[in-house]
Amino acid sequence: MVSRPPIKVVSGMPILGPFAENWENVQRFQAREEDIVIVTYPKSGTTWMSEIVDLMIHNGDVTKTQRGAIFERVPFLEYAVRDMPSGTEALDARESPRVIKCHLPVHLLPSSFWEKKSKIIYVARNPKDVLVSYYHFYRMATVHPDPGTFDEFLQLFIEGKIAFGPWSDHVKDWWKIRQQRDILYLFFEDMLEEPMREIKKVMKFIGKDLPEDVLEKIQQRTTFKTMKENHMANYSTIPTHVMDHSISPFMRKGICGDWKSHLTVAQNELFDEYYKTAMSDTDLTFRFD
Ligand code: A3P
Ligand code: EST
Repeated sequence: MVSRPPIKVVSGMPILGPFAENWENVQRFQAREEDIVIVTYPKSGTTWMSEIVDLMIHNGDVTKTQRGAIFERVPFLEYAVRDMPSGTEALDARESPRVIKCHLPVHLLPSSFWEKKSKIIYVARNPKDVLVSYYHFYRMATVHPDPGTFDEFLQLFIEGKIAFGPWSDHVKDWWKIRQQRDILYLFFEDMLEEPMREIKKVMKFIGKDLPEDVLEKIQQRTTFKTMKENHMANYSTIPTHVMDHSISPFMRKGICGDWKSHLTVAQNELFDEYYKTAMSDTDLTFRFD
């Protein structure tokens, strides 16, 4: 893979350069009724929710969830890098029920997901922690352009000029549509606060009924510490020239409020200004600590 390819724009959305090659197949993707789609803006808890749902559909059977790395068990719809099966290819070949990861905004979700009424789980996270997490992810994963300094990246974030576009439209548009469609909209901060409560919401939503001991096991398998040590969940099997965990591990901190040790007072004020304007037309709110 070419190291640090530039971002490209598809249907008005900035996307990772190599992913642009498969965009037509993404838009034409054939969803199925039994599909469970995990939609997020990057760095909002995608891997965490993927692990929870994969465990759940396998009734907490760890021998099944350790069958492969998280990106194999839960294919990433938009994924496309040369000489590797794309997300759409991997998913076409998969038996139902499929668990699918995707970072698309509402208006670019392939229409077949709406037609088939696939189950959609959305996870949102406060933007200051997303910003910090995304900055470190850009640094460690060479599929991204060079993020520059934190100050430069903050500017790009505010302008929506990073992979998958503006954070605010993403969270707001999915929030709006959740009232018309049956979408489970969850928050990273709620998952941290009371994981079992959120795990039970997921269970009901996907139509499962699991006993308490299985739910307990799912919670234990999906703590930050356990996932950080689990090679099938922590992306450690990816070659170092693609993801360098010594620059910043994929499972980095897993907390709420880490932004406080990254943003200066001036950067925080600038961000608050941006947030106020960007979120002035929604009743969606976030917890920052
Ligand atoms: P940090 O970089 O703030 O630590 P995604 O999977 O959407 O890319 O999100 C990655 C973020 O979720 C990272 O945040 C990662 O540490 C955090 N994360 C992953 N699994 C987690 C878990 N089980 N508990 C808490 N945070 C988790
Ligand atoms: C891109 C965005 C994102 O939010 C998460 C991930 C995780 C898996 C990553 C992928 C990505 C970018 C492309 C890769 C992939 C693992 C191997 C691949 O080359 C780095």
